[in-house]
Amino acid sequence: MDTPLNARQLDSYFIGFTPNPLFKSKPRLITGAEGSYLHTSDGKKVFDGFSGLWCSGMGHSHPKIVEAIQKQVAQLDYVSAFYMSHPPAFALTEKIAALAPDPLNHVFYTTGGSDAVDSALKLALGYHRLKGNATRTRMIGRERGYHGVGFGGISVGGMVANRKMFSTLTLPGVDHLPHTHSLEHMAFSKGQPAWGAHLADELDRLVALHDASNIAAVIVEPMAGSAGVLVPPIGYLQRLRDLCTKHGILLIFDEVICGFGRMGANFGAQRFGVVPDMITFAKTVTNGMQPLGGVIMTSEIYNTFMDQPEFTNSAFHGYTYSAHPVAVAAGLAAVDVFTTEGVAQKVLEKETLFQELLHSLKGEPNVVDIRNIGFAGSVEFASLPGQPGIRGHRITEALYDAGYYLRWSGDQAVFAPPFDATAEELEALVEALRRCIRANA
Ligand code: PXG
Ligand code: PLP
Repeated sequence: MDTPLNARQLDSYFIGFTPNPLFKSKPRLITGAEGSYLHTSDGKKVFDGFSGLWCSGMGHSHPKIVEAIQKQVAQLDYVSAFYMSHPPAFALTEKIAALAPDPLNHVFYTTGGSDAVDSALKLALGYHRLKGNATRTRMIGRERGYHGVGFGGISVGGMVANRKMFSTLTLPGVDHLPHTHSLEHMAFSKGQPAWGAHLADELDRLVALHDASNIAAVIVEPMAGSAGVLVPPIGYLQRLRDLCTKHGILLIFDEVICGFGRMGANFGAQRFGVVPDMITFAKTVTNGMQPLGGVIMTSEIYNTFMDQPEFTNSAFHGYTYSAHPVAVAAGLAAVDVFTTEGVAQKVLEKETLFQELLHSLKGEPNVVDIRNIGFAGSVEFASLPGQPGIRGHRITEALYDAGYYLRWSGDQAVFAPPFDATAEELEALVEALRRCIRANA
């Protein structure tokens, strides 16, 4: 492949979550993007079946969002995030709060998902402390969960590879629920698996072990995206909610992927009919066009911080770029597109079509599971003996060369199609994957 970069340039950039030598031996360089397509440096068009990194669902370079960003940067480029603000930040808060389920009516801004998670964990600690429950410090995450890369996030997260290099420096006082995936009990489930609600009862075991008086929060992704679309079993999230309420534990839904349409609803909370105490968001809030994230919280949590003595009623927490004006402008435009274009409904209407196309791959060589919900899906392959991840890499690499991008995640091809993907585009994507699966059998 022609690359406009020389070896020294390629070598200088330490790319995250990427085997650098592998990437640099055949760099995937993207020089433009429009709608559902990426334009490569060697002049090809690639269908973006992963919406960037779960974030560009409303289409690359959406003209309304581009215009909003351009206008904003020329009018107000930056304003201090502390003790000052700008009107659009409040306008966006109002809109996000309106999209979230009641009583989640207050928004704290961050610059992405990792810091949204760390913020939510800190707010949980602060909340309990202010309520006079300072012993409530323990956090409960879940195996195979992904909550970003901050020390808080990797601590409650359950991706072994992301934790082991930093093992003794993860937060103390964290425990994990079991993940909910079982090939034996739920392989090839369409949508929510019928088996597995009882796994939420593991929280009762952890409460018996640590005592509720020591536990601050439970954090889970309603649908675990990074692990490869682990869909919550029917009734599972409700049971977690009931147990958290019973024991006075805050429930945090990490909706960095689920939020803003991916689940065919505003948030996973609404898709699954369960209201948490906090929701973290990022990615699609700006359609991936500016870095922005945040935490939506209940009035109970917000008011607890505000009820402190005057001049100290703050969270003692915030980022230089919290509610950055240009990111907020992108957010306002993206949320407007999300609402006026009826994105959540659009996804819901196309979900069955997507589901049936995906599940038509059942029976192809080495396909051991297919999972889907909303516009998220995963096709999982049997690993080559002693070489985990390699089959998945070969298949997704061949697919990219054929003009279709899906995320390679171990021995899985992960789908997050653009919300405007047509039936023809989805079918072409699935058929291209079928050919690559057969070619790599
Ligand atoms: N929480 C969740 C649930 C996420 O999916 C983050 C937090 C962190 O967000 P930032 O903006 O700090 O990256 C994420 C991010 C994948 C993949 O392969 C997914 C993410 C990041 C990298 C890879 O699915 N999601
Ligand atoms: N490190 C130093 C030395 C800083 O001054 C700051 C912010 O002022 C930070 C880290 C945090 O940066 P941010 O607010 O962008 O997260």
